Amino acid sequence: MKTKLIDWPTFIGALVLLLGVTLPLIIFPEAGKEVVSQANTFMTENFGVLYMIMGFVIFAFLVYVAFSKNGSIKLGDEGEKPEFNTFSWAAMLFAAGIGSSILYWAVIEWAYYYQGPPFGVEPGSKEAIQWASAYGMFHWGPIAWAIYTLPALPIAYFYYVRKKPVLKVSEAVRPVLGDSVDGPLGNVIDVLFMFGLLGGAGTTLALGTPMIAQGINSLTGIPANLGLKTVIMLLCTLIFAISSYSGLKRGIKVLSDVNLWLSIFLLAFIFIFGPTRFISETTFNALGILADNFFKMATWMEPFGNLGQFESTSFPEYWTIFYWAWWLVYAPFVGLFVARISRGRTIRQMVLGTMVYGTLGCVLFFGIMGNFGLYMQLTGQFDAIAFMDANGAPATIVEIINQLPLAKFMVLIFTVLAIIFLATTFDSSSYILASVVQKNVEGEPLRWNRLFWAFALCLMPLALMFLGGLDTLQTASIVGGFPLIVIMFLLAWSFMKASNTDIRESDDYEPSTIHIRRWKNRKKKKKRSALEALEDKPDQD
Ligand code: NM2
Repeated sequence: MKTKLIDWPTFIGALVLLLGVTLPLIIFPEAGKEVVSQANTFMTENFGVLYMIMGFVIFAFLVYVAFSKNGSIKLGDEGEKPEFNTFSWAAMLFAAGIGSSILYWAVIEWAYYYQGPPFGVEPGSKEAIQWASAYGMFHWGPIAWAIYTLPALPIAYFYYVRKKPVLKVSEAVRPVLGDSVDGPLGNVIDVLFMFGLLGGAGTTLALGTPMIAQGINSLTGIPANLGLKTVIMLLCTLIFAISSYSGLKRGIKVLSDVNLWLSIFLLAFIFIFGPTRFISETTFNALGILADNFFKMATWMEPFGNLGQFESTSFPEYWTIFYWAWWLVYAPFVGLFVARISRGRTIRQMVLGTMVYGTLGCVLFFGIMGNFGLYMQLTGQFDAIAFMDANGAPATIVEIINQLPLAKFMVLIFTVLAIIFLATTFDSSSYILASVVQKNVEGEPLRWNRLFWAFALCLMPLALMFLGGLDTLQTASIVGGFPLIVIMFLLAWSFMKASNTDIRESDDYEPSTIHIRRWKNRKKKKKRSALEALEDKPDQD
């Protein structure tokens, strides 16, 4: 077992923090819940606006980067082809960044908005229906994907352009923080990121498990109790541990491809055998609502509600802020992962690819699955809202799928897909966690290390599951990720600083990027034409 490669302070730091938070929550569940919930209220009430600003600014920043000269920089050597073709790249990106939660929320999110819409709209009204069809897409749309993409910029830049074989968040802020990242500050940054990811992944696993349990219950009749959920969690851990163990090019890639094909099958089936026209029209319509209200949604804080001007719904805290926080805790991980698979692409391709393919994928899920549920509700074929009141969200989700033709088969596909979605997020998470606790990663992180983090990932969710309650889960990721707002800012700054310096000094700089070479040529061309003009002058005279 090679242990010299391991960055022990980060490894131990992350483990201690993980156990330090998880064990008390298991030992004192009630008190733990209370503390976590108070921390949440404090954070979202006082700092919610920070999350909103962060989301919006990151979006604007990435659009800028994509179309700036920095966007033309190539991640890799000149003439190098992308390591993965675009289909596999998009599949891996989506499979890593999106887990089983998309199956959960795409099917049911509309029901929450229908009953609790924003903007002071009457619950259950015609207007609420419109928002219900569009808001999910917003929370899984361009701003969300921009949050995912930001960390990929500096990380990919240092890995493939400056060729530093370190996949760490701390390494990516070196241009701003200097060599202090080699000391405790660097460890703190990496540990914070790892902790955030463990919290975010906890939310995913704790949402996904009851839904998978309900799927199995619907297929076999086995009661969806804590025992079944524990077995499911352990089984999923086993699957993703094997996938992560077998590495990026085998396990992770194969599982991602299966994931994509199965998703396409499920979506196509619902679209074709469900209410095709309603789904097409409502999805298209929702895109219009989204485009029309993008800024309004991106900035909605309900400030007047707090002053009693109209009924306070806490919509921003419950939804947009919670979502941005959840995307945020996953962001460095997805950034590391996107960076790792983007060799041979330009920054622009990476940024636009993530934002466009990511959003498109989510729009398809929400448009097809969500509007199928909404259709059942509005036509009275299945009263999902009443069913949810009586049986909870996971059972309602499975029941909505049960309304499809070939119901049993489709629930089977849905359940298997949920397991694979979960596994593909967790195999890449453990892969990345392992990379972060290594001093360098030339090829792949060590196998035992990958395996170790695969099992560690399961600990927090298990604890959260015994704690119960969605609120606590949402909270865990918000609280865990707060310091990442600052780190995101440092990451953006760091990328701009490093890439601008390299572009400026590109004459001395090894031209490993398309742009820097082209940019140089352009400068030369300009010089030449000025010279030519000079030379031409006497002739003209
Ligand atoms: N996000 C995309 O469970 C999952 O789908 C993982 C969740 C951040 C809302 C990511």
